[in-house]
Amino acid sequence: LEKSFCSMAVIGAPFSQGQKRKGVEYGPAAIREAGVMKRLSNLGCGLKDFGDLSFTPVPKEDLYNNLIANRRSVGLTNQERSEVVSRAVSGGYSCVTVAGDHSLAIGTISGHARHCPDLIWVNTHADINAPLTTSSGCLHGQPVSFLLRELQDKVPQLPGFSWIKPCISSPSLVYIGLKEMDPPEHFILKNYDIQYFSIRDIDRLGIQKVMEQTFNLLIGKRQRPSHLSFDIDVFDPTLAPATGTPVVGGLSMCITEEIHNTELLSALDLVEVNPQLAASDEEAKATAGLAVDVIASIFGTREGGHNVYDQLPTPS
Ligand code: B3U
Repeated sequence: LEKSFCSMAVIGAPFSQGQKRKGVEYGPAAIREAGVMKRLSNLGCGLKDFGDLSFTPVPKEDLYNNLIANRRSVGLTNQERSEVVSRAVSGGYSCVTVAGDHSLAIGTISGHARHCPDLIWVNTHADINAPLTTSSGCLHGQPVSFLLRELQDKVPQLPGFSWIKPCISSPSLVYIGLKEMDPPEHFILKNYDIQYFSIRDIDRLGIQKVMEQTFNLLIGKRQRPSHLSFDIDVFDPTLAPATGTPVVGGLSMCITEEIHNTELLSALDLVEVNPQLAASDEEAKATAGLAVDVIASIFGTREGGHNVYDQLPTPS
C-alpha cells in the first residue's frame, strides 16, 4: 500500500444553497450509486464512510445587497462541515468530500487548513468573486474570496461567516482548467499574482507541462499536503453533461495521474454533479461515473489499484 492514501474518509455533502439550480443536492447520492466506495475499497485502502451530512436549516433569509441569498445557511453549513473535515484529517485520513455545490469548499478547506495545504482549484470558473463583485449573487461563485488572505480588506463580513479564518495565500494557490472568468475575477487573479492555467494554456502546453509548472510553483522544495477542489464542469459537457454551468472545452483525465504521482494530496472535493440537469438517465450516470473515475484515479491509478498482483495463473 502507498502510505499516504492508506486510510480514506468519504464525506457526503448534499448541499445546494450556494447556487440557484435544483438537483445538485443529489450529486452525492449519484456518485455513491456509481460505486465510489467499491472503487476506493478496490484500491486496498482503509475506508471510513462519514455518510451524508445533514444541515441545520436557516429559515427565511433576506438578501445581502439585494443579491446574495442563503448566506447564513452557507456559512453555518460550512462551519459544521469544516469540523468534520478537520476531525477526519487529524485522524490521519485522506478526505474525499462529494457534494453538492462548490460553496462547500469554504468548509472543507477551512477544516483542512490547520495542516497548511496548498490549494489546487480545478474548475471552469475561478469562484473568486467577492460579495461586492458577484453579479449572479451565488455563493458557489465566491468561496475562494473568503479564504484568500490577501483579499480580506475587500470582503465584507457576512452573517454566518465570522468563524472563517482566511487560510490560503496567493503563492499557495493554482487554478487549472479555467474556461470562463468574470471581469472582477480576472482583475483579482492578475493583481494578486495568482497563478492560473486556462483550458487554452493546457491545450497549448499539454497537461504534463502544466502540472510540472504547478508543482514547481507550489511545492518547490517544500513537501506539504495539498487540497484539490475539483468541479466536474472542467470536463467537456459531452463527457459531463449533468452539471449546472457547463462550458465547451475540456480537461484530460491525465491530470488525475499527475496529482496522484505527487503523493501529497490529503483532501479532495468533487463538486457540482447535478443529476437532475441531465437530458437522460445515461447522461446522469455518465457524469457521476466520471466523478468516480476522477476520485479513484487520483487515489489509485487508471492502470490499476494498489493491490499487488504478483503471479500469473499457469494452465495445468
Ligand atoms: N462566475 C459566475 C459563474 C459561476 C461560478 N461558479 C460557477 N458558475 N459554477 C458566478 O456566479 O460568480
